[in-house]
Amino acid sequence: MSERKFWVDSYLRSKLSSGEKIHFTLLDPDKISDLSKVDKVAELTVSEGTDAFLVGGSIGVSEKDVDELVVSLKKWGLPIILFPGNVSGISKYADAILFMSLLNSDDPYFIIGAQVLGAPIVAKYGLEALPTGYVIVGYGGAAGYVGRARPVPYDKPELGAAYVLAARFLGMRYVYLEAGSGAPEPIPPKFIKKASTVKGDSVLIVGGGIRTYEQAKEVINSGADIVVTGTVVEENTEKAREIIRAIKKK
Ligand code: 1GP
Repeated sequence: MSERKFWVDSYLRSKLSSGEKIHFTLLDPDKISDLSKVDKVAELTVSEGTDAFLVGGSIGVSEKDVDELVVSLKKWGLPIILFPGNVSGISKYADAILFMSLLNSDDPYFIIGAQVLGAPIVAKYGLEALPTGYVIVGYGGAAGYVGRARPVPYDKPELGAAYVLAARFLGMRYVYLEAGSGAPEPIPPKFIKKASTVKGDSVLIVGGGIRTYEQAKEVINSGADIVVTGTVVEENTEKAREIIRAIKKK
């Protein structure tokens, strides 16, 4: 095993305890197959202060695709965290993995089945596992559809908070509220606020549909610790820049 460069949980938590908020740049190997585009996205997001790369997607992702993307990101010197849609999303070249259970899936495969298949691979590759409760909210997108989720409605923050609390009591150190990639609207502030009041020591990740400076600010001001953007970093350089500035207070 190569020497570990990052302990990702400590890296993230030390930033949070010093009062920083965190931005993850999400790259989907299925959507960003041209590696020269990866360099462009990485150059911009790294120069604006993104904190880590998240690599994964819901469909069309093979281990080979993930390997290539992860290897091409190494030169930027930031942690690379896997965000797997299935067992094929695990790469030995990454630093860590969001070891997720899709808590509001109706299919046990996405709650514990894939995790049982993936855990020995994660151990074999020596990846740092970040225990994560994954909750699909509102629109849900491909993640919600593929994961057979029953999305929590945007106007039911108390239900979202109950999921966050359950994840925390189950020992999950991260909770990811996911509106789905390309969601028409991000998760509303009221929903995030309610979730943040019960998150305890868990780290609250929010993503899906965040496209503007104002939306990113609102998500952070509502209590999210980490903001994830995928679509905007792939499609709109200027917006991506503004969003990272909103989070990193530049
Ligand atoms: C999707 O939360 C992420 O899993 C990011 O969503 O592509 O809409 O930024 P966007």
